[in-house]
Amino acid sequence: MVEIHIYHRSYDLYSNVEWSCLYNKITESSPIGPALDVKLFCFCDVHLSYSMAEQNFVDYVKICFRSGNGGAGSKHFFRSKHNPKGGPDGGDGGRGGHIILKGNAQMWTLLHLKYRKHIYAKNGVNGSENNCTGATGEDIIVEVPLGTVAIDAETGTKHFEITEDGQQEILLAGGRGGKGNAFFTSATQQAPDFAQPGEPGEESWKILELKILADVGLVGFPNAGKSTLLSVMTAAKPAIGDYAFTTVVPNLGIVKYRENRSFVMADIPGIIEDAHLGKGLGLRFLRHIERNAVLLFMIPCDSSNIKNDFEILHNELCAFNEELVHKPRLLAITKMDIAEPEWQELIKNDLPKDIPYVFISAAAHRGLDELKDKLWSLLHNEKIDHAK
Ligand SMILES: Nc1nc2c(ncn2[C@@H]2O[C@H](COP(=O)(O)OP(=O)(O)OP(=O)(O)O)[C@@H](O)[C@H]2O)c(=O)[nH]1
Ligand SMILES: [Mg+2]
Repeated sequence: MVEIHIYHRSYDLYSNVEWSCLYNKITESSPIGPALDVKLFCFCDVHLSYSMAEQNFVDYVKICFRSGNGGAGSKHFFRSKHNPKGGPDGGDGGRGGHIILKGNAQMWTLLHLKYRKHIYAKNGVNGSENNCTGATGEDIIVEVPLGTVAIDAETGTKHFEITEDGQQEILLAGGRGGKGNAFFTSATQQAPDFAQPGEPGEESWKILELKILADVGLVGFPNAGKSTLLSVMTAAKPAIGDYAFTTVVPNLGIVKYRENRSFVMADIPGIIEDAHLGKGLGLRFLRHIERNAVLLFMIPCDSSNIKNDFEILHNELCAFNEELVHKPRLLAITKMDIAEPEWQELIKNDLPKDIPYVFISAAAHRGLDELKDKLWSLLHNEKIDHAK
């Protein structure tokens, strides 16, 4: 009998199915096969509000959308007591409803769509006699947070990205309504006895992926002090703790800069070596720094090898998306309040080349103005003296 103790902060977020998969993996890979008697002990120390935040942050949904069919045109001839051959008067069919995505700056997650698997727009109404055009099918407007990318689930083609409040994009267009027979009347064809059918709508699976829009993204190992920095530079109140992976979902904050200027900073969960192989929380959250203009690498001053740490972070970013490493970058050496006075000079001699750096302490509020200045300069393409 083997006892395996698993300590996971967010045990309650995993379903029984996931835990039984893990159980199967352990027993299958054991040398004596599934017969091994394994007992899983799972511990959890999550605060309810914390796991709620994790559950409530949804940045990926897959939904089957269908736009409405166009209504058929009407084939009809006017007849009355005194006018038995009044001529064609069939009206046009109405357009089917569109599926529209609309940006909403007040939203920051796709949670409201998490449990919606099908979203269908209404069909257009058929045309009718007396030249009556059918009603247009009601459009479905799906509100999404800024930074939402719409992707075709089958082909992987990116359709568009919602970046502005109120921006509306048609995801699937409703079918056109068919023309009624009155439309086809002409000098040579005075009594057309046909009408067009409506065009069918479209149906397909789409992926909506949220890539948070922020100016500066924080990149670092767990415990580098990312959330602490966010909490002192902005009004955000992220969870802070001296254990790895305190942050499990991205946090955003607005940094106030001089003369009423400001920029947005995003704190994402820490990454570790081999995150691209699924270690830690993997690289899933790196998608949230794809849209950031500047990346702020954060490495604590007590790291045994800052250059090597930077190299690991750099490689993980490369493994996720090579374009990330071409973004303007700044390296912050954090927790300088615990450093001996002579450390700064020693560290300076052993920093990676070609990246501007700054020494900070979020706890002691040291170096934060210089950090803001440098970030602002990078955001606005102003030249930074790397040697400083
Ligand atoms: N002395 C000192 N401690 C700090 C400083 N900044 C952060 N810490 C401590 O470092 C630990 C980790 O801080 P966090 O801000 O949670 O680190 P993080 O990078 O967000 O970690 P993850 O969310 O796990 O990725 C906490 O115990 C903080 O109190 C600092 O400037 N000085
Ligand atoms: Mg954190």
